Amino acid sequence: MSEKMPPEEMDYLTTDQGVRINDNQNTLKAGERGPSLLEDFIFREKIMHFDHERIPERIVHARGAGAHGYFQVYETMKKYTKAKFLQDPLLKTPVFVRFSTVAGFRGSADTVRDARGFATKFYTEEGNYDLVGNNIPVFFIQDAIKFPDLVHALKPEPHNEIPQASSAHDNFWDFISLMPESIHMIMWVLSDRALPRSYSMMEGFGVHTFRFVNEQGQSHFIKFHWKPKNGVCSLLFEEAQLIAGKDPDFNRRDLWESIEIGCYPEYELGVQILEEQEAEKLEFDFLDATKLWPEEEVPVKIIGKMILNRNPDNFFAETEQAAFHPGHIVPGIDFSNDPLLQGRLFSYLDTQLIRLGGPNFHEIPINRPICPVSNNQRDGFMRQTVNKGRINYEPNSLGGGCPMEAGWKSGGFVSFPEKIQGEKIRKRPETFNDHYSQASLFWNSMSKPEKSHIAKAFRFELGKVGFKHIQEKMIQHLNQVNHSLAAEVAEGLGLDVPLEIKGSGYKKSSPLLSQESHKPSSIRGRKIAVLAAEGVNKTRLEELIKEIVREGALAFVIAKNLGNLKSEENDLIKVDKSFLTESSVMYDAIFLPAGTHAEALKKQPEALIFVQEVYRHCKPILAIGEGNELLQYCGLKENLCLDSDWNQSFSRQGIVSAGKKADFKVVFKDFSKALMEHRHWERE
Ligand code: HDE
Repeated sequence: MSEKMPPEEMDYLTTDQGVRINDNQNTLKAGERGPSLLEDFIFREKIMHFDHERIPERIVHARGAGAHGYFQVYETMKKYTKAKFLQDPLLKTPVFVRFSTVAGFRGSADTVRDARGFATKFYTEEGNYDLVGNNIPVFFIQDAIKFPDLVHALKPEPHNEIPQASSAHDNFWDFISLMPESIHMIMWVLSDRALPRSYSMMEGFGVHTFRFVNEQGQSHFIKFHWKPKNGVCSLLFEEAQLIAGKDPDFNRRDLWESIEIGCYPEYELGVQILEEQEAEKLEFDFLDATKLWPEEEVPVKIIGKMILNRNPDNFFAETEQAAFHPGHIVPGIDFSNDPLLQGRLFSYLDTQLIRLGGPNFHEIPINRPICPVSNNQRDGFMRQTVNKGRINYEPNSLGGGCPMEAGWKSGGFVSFPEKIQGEKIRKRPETFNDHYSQASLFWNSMSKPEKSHIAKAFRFELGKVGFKHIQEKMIQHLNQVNHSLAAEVAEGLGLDVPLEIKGSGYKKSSPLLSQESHKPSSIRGRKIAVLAAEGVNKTRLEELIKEIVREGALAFVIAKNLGNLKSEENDLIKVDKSFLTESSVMYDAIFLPAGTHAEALKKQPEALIFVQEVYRHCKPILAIGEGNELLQYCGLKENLCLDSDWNQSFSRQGIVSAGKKADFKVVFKDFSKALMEHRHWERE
């Protein structure tokens, strides 16, 4: 909140030149009913500014949401890197994070099937370090020269701008079918990972191999990971589609609201570290961005935590104007020769020139380092700094030699002196040729429900493709990944099931790739819908809600109308939301409280749809006392505590059914357990 200034300082409207405005309702005209006058400098300045208020959106990752916070390392990483922000566990380094979707325009929906950007700017004492990653650990292509083709194919088709924010179209699958190197990433994008329930419930990955370089100049190859404290949880595809209509801001709202209520998104930073010789021994090429390092083979060392605890004051000034760049690195961190990373090093600076209007975007507050900036760069569009004095060159004697170069010991950046030898050539190494093993590794590592979701997603995406030869080509690729996947998708598309390729198929798996291995250990950040009508039992409702909120989750009373409800005990209960604006897909679970209100709820179609959808989407359900009757009315045949006075409770398949007199502590524990399971796939 901006502090209020004395009235004479701020309460008057002024022009950009500071001239006070006396009428902001009418243009200057020749007579009340006469034509407007060109001399109206107030009107012209206002409209001129308005006409230019939009800047070009990012060509990819246009839709995003950001937050401020801090990063803190757990123990010194001195052995591996000299980066200052990774030395002292007491040091809190400010960060700004921007999450994004890739394909959609700025106004598209949050919950589309897509990779998510996870870009972090660390404002370190040695300058800004940007870790510009995604929530998927690999990428579509191996060489940056293919990026414009990939993005052209992915974005809406140029003749009709269809479809928006979706890869389910001919051009995309045409390109992918001809780019087998993309198959591994495609498996991820068609998995549940591409539908995160919340930005606080997805992993982040640096994707490329980077280097850590220590004070002695020794280098290790590393991969970066962000591990969310809230677990890795996703939406079902159907839910994601429904939410896109009901609340297109679902993920950004969730981020904003969780910070506002103090339930701060938290992540741990992990690194996989390999000696150079060890990296060379991996069964794939560590420079290939379509490959991951299985965590079972190269464990992730958790080195610190990041907490996002402040919302931006102004979306445009901060989130929109944030300029990330993988080339913003600090001493102690360095690049590898990954040809995708090398290409990115050009692209990110270049794109800001047009997007942020010139070469001075580092002066925009959100992009400014917290340490001094001192160089001989001058002028250019939008220059803010007023450089004083005559010296704008180096070396100089007239300025005492300043600003001068810093050596390695004084924190000067020195590139790792890797020996390079080779012909000038346009060629990929043979070690980049295996496109299917890790796609199979991913498939082999999925649980049964995850596999079923992937197969369905392929049937959906390829079902939107109008060319049979593209569908057939994709089936051939899938057959290399896994025969049963190829068969299931082919059947769904009405195509011939290909013959199983004898002897093919990579057998290894990496269980940590499955989301089942990343369940939350608390109910933090979960949203629970409490369905109610006149006659709801207040006592039991309130004790449960109190407990839910105490554990960092949220509960909303939803009823037919806003306002208040009269409870069974004749008290008033405030309704938080109405059925008109809410839908089951916006919640993680429902709670059906006890009370005579159950009869009224049975007569409200919106309440019945709510219950049925929650059941179908395999989410936890808690019913107490008469709340159970609603479940029965909706056709649920599970063990239910239908005698509302019972003191028992059951918990099966994520449905916690309790009598009115059941032990509240046991009931809440069972419900929490069901919530931490996230989904109960047995019901699917
Ligand atoms: Fe990006 N990418 N990218 N990218 N990328 C951009 O930069 C590019 C790649 C990623 O919240 C652009 O400022 C090329 C991989 C994120 O502002 C652009 C290549 C990964 C963001 C660009 C890649 C990413 C971007 C568009 C292949 C995961 C959003 C606007 C060589 C490691 C950052 C902008 C934000 C944004 C280029 C591949 C992540 C055009 C050429 C791999 C999270 O410069």
